[in-house]
Amino acid sequence: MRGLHLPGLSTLVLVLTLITMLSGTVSSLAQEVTLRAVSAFAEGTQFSKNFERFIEKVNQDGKGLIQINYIGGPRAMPPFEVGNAVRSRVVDMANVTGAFYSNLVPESDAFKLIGKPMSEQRQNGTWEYLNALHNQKLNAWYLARQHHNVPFHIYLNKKIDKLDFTGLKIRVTPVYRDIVLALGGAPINTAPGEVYTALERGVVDGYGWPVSGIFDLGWDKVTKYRLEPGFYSVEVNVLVNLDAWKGLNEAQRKVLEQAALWLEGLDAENVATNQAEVERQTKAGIIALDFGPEESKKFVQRANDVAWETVIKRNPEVGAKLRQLAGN
Ligand code: 173
Repeated sequence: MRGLHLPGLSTLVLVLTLITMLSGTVSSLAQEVTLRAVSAFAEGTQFSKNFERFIEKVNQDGKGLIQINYIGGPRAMPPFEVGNAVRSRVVDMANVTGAFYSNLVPESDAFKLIGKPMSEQRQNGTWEYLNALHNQKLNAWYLARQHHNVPFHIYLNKKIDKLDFTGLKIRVTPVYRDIVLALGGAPINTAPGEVYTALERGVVDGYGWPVSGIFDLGWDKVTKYRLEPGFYSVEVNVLVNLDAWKGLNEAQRKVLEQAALWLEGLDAENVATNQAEVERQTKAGIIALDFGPEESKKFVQRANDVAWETVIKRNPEVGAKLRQLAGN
């Protein structure tokens, strides 16, 4: 006669544990995740706008999977602290330029020198290399880079008659520091939020900024000249804390990755935006200072040379690799 086999206590415990584990996994898979995000640029301004569109898209596409809680811009967090906040997961995600976290990733000075479109950078290994750099040095996933085809300029309130900044105090970030020094100017590092007052009070005679965005914070009212030509390439990155990234499941990552590619695609709008901004500056009475093609070419070459010199001096190995990827 076969006896009735009742499960022993240990088998019961095992089965119950498995059920608990499985249901835990299932519920965590099904759970919607919310990431906290900040921008290093003021809300609604040129270099936050597309990131804000990206957030809207993720919140639309990611319903039930992933949402972004946008805490805001510099009113929520000082711009130069954003990199560290991503590193330590004070926030999960940020919209920030490498220039604002060069204290943590000194090689970020080279990002402005890499001017290829992101579609190409994702093909030729640049994205992968920069992602690894962000993983190691900033505990961050390099989700997207924006603002391809947008150059920087130096804006001035004092007229110069040659490409020489001797005697001029110019507001900088690490983006412009080397070229301002190379042309004899005195660089003064400030966050964007301090530019208006610095100009108004004459603390600085000029500032570095991209071709677009000077109207957002009213700088047109305190700006006389825009120096030609533009130089380098704006980069504003969407970073995700690496632990937050690793904690996402495949479907959640997919929502972010697809939105990231969509965000990079918005760069197709930049040429028209740049042109409209220049026209608007002219209408606002801002005069272009242009010393002709030969001087302009020398200026751009000098700007590139001094910036690469700094990058390579700081980290010869990574610097050389970045220069090879940049192809300039
Ligand atoms: O000038 C700046 O504050 C700066 O470095 C920057 C970088 C990218 C976009 C806009 C500004």
